[in-house]
Amino acid sequence: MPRIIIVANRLPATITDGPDGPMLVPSGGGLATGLNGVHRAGSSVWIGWSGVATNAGGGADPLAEQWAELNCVPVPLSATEVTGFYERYCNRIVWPLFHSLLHMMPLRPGHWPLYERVNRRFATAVDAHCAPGDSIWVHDYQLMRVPALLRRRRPESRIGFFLHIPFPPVEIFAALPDREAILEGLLGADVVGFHTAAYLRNFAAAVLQILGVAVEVDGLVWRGRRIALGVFPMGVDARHFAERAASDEVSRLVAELRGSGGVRLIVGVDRLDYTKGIPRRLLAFEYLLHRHPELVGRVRLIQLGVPSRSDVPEYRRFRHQIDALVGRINGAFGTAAWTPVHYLVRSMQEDDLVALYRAADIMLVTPERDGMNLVAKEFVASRTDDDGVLVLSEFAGAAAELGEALQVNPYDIHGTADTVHRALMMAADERRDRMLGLRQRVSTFTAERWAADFLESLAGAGSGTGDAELGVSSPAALSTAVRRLRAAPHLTVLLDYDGTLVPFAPEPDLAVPDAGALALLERLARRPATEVHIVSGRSWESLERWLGALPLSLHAEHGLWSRARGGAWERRHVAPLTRRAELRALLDEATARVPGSLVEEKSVGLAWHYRAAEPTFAARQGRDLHARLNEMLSNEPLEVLAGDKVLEIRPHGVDKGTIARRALRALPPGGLVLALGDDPTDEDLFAALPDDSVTVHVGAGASRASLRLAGVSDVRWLLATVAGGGPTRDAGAASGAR
Ligand code: ADQ
Repeated sequence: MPRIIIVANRLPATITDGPDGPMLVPSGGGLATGLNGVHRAGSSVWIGWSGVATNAGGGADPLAEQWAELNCVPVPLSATEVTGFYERYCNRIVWPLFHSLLHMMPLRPGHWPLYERVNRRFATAVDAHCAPGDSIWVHDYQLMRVPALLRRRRPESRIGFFLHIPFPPVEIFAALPDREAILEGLLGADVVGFHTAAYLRNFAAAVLQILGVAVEVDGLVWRGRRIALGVFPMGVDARHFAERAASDEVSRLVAELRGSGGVRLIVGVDRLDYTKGIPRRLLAFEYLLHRHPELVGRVRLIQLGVPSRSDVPEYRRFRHQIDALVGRINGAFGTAAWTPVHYLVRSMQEDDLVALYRAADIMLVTPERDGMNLVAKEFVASRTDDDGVLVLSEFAGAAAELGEALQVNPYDIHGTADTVHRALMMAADERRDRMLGLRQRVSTFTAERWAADFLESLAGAGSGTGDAELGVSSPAALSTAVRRLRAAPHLTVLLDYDGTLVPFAPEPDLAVPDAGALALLERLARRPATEVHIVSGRSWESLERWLGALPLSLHAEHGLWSRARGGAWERRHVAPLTRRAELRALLDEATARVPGSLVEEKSVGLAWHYRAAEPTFAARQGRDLHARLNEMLSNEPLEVLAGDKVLEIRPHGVDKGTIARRALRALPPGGLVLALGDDPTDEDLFAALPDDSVTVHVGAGASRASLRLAGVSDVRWLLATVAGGGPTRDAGAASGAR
């Protein structure tokens, strides 16, 4: 029977000392509880780390049998790997950056090789335990490379990925030195899931800006596969919390906590993590006591903190900060009979935790950034009495769903204090109305529902097929083409530049080739019996500056200028552009009307670019201008060509087809041509080639090419595969555009 393979950094059990040696106890925490339903159903395997580093040559695992009984497969990690991969790369780099707290990152963000190594180990373990038909579900920021590493071994597998933490805005994500590899890693999945629509949007923007691949509303096409993107807000086991909350034991504990009822309880429950906003929460509580002295002796903040990641220096510093603030508040406001802040640093038994949720007048959940925050939902699920007020940070993922909570900006300390005051003063009716709304939602969208929704989406996701809408070629068609290209006794490659080899840049001059593109061209050009031509609409000066040092043939301005490999630039004879001044004035007028557009002077032609302009407005103006130019030039030896966000005016008889015809003359018998391009000017090139050529159109739009790829990264992948040898990673595919 096909199974679900759950892949997460940690296994759902922890090793503890038992009376007869080490034993396993189930672990709590959001992820374990969320997936318990799936795992308990018995048709799954859980692959992860045990939480204890393994010594090299340490012998057989004494707990192997117990792990097997739990359907768990431990992935061994050495102490060095735990430090480099988990503590350094995951928790000191990815964690703060994904929570948009760049200042918490170390000065030197290193340790990528260990992240890659451990991710590869996980992929190998999954590969070894996976059977045809199984669905693989990879979790969280520690394993973002696993989908792609696995995809290479199992092209047909169904792979899902869920990110439990936020995906940051692209301006922040772009600071990660390994950004391309991380995105490429995630795109190995068939479904990539996030807690909120905002994180999905951030991811889509990063894919567009960094990999140069456009994302539609619900997915994208990458290397011939369609990848679905989805929003799956995680929930809690609401029924379980409600049952515990209604139990006698919890009722007894609640009565104990409330005492005579003279002191109102404000509660905070968090992992001790700097993202959770505890210091500012304490400052807000301090300000509340200043501002409302009548509350002195009548409210208490119980702050529960589970120690977390104590080996990471930033966490140690943060704990000292909390200790100092708690001391300051208690010292300034406390009396012999009353302590304002009760700060408990420990993990609590579930009933004690639920009792705290039940006893709270106000639950303070004020993270500065949080993927979801399950504490807020557990609190709501526990309020079977329909009372209590949730004060919730607008920067928690949960805020998108929990609209009836009182939402705060945790950075606004006075605002937070005022909201807590409002919560304290709230009438019972309003508390009840709000809680009813919250409970309804939390008990409908549970952890079980979350897992079921994700798995349903994964079951429906296509794998290994080309995309119908865009018509991207299937992996099978691509590998047939690659085989032919590699087997050809002689190969001529005709390659467009912008939008094909490098991503579009906002301004033409910024599309400088990155190191990855240069290295790839060099490798391809040095391949035996291979001629590489760059066929571009660019000026010869630009091509010379960027690519002049490489062993390539260069063709500028659609073939007006050519430079054979190792030779000098030569200009074809064509008549100069007639009515140049008049045309220039017209283009200048359009530029004045469309902010962000610009005119490029070529040696014979003129081009009007509007890539950086507001797209809808610019496209409309472009159409008008095109119509005007056609009308004006109908009797001139000139033509107007609409490219991708550019209008070009050039003399008749200069087109990329001329280059193709000339290159063909030098092709020995049996030789094969590979031509790649993305815009209408490349169609002239394709049209001039023999039928057995491999012609590749990049992106959307009609084309006569035999194959279609989604974007620059795919082009680089294809060229690297044809070139053979060396790494095929397309990192840096888009750095030329930045
Ligand atoms: P966390 O950052 O760990 O999870 P959260 O969602 O709040 O944050 O889950 C914490 C879990 O720990 C809750 O189930 C809570 O009951 C438990 N817990 C907290 N304090 C405790 C204590 N003192 N004793 C016992 N248990 C305690 C990450 C992301 C979140 C995301 C989850 C799930 O950072 O944003 O919501 O994954 O995707």
